[in-house]
Amino acid sequence: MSRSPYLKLNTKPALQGHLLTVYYLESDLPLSEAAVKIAEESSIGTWTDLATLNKKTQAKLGPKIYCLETKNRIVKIAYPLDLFELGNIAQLLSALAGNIFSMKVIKNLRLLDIQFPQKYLNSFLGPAFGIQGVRNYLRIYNRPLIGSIIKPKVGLSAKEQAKLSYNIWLNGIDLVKDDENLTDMRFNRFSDRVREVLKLKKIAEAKTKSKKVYVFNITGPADLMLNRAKVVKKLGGRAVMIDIVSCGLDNAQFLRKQNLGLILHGHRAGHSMFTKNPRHGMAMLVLAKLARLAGIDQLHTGTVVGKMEGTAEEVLSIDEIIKEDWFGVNNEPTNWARIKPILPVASGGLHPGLVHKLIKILGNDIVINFGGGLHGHPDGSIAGARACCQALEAVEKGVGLEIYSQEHIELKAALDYWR
Ligand code: CAP
Ligand code: MG
Repeated sequence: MSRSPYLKLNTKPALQGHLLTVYYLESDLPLSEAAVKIAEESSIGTWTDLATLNKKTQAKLGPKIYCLETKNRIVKIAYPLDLFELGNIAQLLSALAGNIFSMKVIKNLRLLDIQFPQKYLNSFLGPAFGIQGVRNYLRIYNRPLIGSIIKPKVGLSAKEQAKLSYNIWLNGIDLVKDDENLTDMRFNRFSDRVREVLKLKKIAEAKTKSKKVYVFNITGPADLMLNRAKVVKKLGGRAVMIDIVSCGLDNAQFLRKQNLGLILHGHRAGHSMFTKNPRHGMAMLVLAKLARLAGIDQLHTGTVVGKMEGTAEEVLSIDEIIKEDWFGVNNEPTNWARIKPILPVASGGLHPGLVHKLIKILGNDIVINFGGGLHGHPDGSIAGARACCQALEAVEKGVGLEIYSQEHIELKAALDYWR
């Protein structure tokens, strides 16, 4: 076989004109041969040479395999920016996370990372609020936000959902949200829920003299999502949730483009179908980067200490990337707007006894979300809300949870229960 024109080892192409990707690749073929096959299939080639592909196009649009690490099976490919439609995540995924996963010659393949040039980044709006916007709305600047997912996931009526939210808002919770499988149900109609919840949210805000957020789950077909987002907006709500895996990033981007002034909360149920196997699929890091482009303001990224998968190294690297400034200091700030950072949401199996570990690992800029760890408190949701807030107070004051719990009975009960 003659050497592929796409093998350009040891010459790292400039980020400005390319998307730089990192893949993990397993195949019975030598790594370089398999890499050429995926580089071709994901760009201008196919399984055979083409009479229709001339040298000029090849030189202009051809992928460049610029690094092969045989030992750990890493392949780095630079794709010319012109291969991609600006502002179109679906097209990007069809290319870089598309056919190549189905090829017989590939045993395992994982898209580990993508770096985007400035021009590509600039074709997206990014979050409308981001960390600062959410914090500004709640007027909470120096601590993690405390959130709660109403449990059971589904089963309560709109009125019950509202009353429960009210009770926990009054006891220190900042943000309450629907669970991912609660949408518009026979026993809990979406518009009833919005009306009931927002009525009590107003009272809770007046009583606590603080702002509160309720995140309504609008996950569904695009037309329904938009209608529901408009209902939330019309009735005075400030936040909606979309499941970015089941609904897709393009629907998230579509909602963002409506500029409704609503905080977009990104749930990611189902992401493990492709993120969990370390040798195959797509890394959560890539999904998180794309969610930031699409315009998600706050995104589930894992807890490390809770019930879901995700090592400290993985979750931290994701949180870091969705918060960091994507434009280097050397860039001219003339024709770009900074893409706002996303607020990470830590959720899944959390309870008061885990708060100090969680903050130690993930820091202050997070939403700490309690479902079972609040509504499963042995003395009920009000005690659960207090226990969660007491755990955060203890961390803020630098007091050990056990010591703090000696004078805080709700925290004590929680620590005893989830020991
Ligand atoms: C948490 C949760 C969240 C997942 C999401 C649930 O409830 O509501 O959806 O944790 O996970 O239904 O399990 P609990 P991730 O607090 O009762 O566990 O953020 O990892 O996507
Ligand atoms: Mg949930």
